[in-house]
Amino acid sequence: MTGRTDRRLMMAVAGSCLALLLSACTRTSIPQDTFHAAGPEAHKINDLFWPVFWIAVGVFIIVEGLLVFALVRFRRRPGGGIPTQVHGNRRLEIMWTIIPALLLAGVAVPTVGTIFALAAKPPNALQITVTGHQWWWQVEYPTLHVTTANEIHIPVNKAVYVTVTSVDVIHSFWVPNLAGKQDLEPGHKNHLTIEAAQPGTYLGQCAEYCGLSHANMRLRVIAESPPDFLAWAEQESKPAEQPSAGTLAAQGEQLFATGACVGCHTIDGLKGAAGTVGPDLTHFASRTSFAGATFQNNAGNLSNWLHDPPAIKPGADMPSLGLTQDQIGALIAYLEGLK
Ligand SMILES: [Cu+2]
Repeated sequence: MTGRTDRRLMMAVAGSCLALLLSACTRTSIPQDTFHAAGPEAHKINDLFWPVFWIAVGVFIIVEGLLVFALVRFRRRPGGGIPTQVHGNRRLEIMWTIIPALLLAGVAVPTVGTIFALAAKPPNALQITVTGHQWWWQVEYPTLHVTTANEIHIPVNKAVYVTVTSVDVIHSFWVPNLAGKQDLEPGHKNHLTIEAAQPGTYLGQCAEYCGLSHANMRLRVIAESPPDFLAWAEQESKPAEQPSAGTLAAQGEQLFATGACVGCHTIDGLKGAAGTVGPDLTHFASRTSFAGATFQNNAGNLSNWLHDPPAIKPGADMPSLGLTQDQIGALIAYLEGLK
């Protein structure tokens, strides 16, 4: 390689790194990161992380300091011959075995305690079940008779005990502000607890590579006051709203009921719509997003989606159904009425 190509390559690498760095700066109202703990479970993790981190910083400074000292102090000097050759030093060897062993034993005490604290099932927790699909999350509240997708409503200051499983491959449930990661395994149930101290929307995502649209498997936890949560659950447990006869929405409902839609989607209250391949759409309009929380729930995005789902979410199970613009308009009118 010539010097010029070398330089160009270096410029390209530096440019890419800068772009990556800047793209990481996009902020939502609550930054999606583990250092902004927003509930007691996330605090338990941080309370373990920071002491261990500072111990590691101390070890790094001492070890690197001794290394640099030795490099400078015992460097080769002009006129100096071969230094005295040393083989082994019992006292040093005992020291550098005992000190790390003590440090690790010290770190193990809070680590094991935190593992047990995070795994414990809190008393009186709200129970929900999250099932992973390629690439979206099915969310069920067994005690409240609610089924939804991708957006998990929770009351603030209440522990929520989440049971996770999968119908296809291994996924991982991760809402960094609220808790650590937990794997969703087919044929097996795992658990974790999430809890938010403040109302807000906490973003999450699948944290285990699960196929083509892994990056489009996102989720939102919407924490709200207990009365708001109960009102939401009450509305979600009702059957779907029926559109008035003669409206565009009624045309959409007819299309939905007689087309391919019902093979994959459930709409409680719509005859024949009991498919379980795709998300339950009974209260679709109450969600802020769709398709694995990848797109904002609005008419423009829905139109693009209904036109050709895999074109905007690679690998999506829902195929392009060859719908006309009129049919898409009617379906959107129907879906946006499912409050
Ligand atoms: Cu996944």
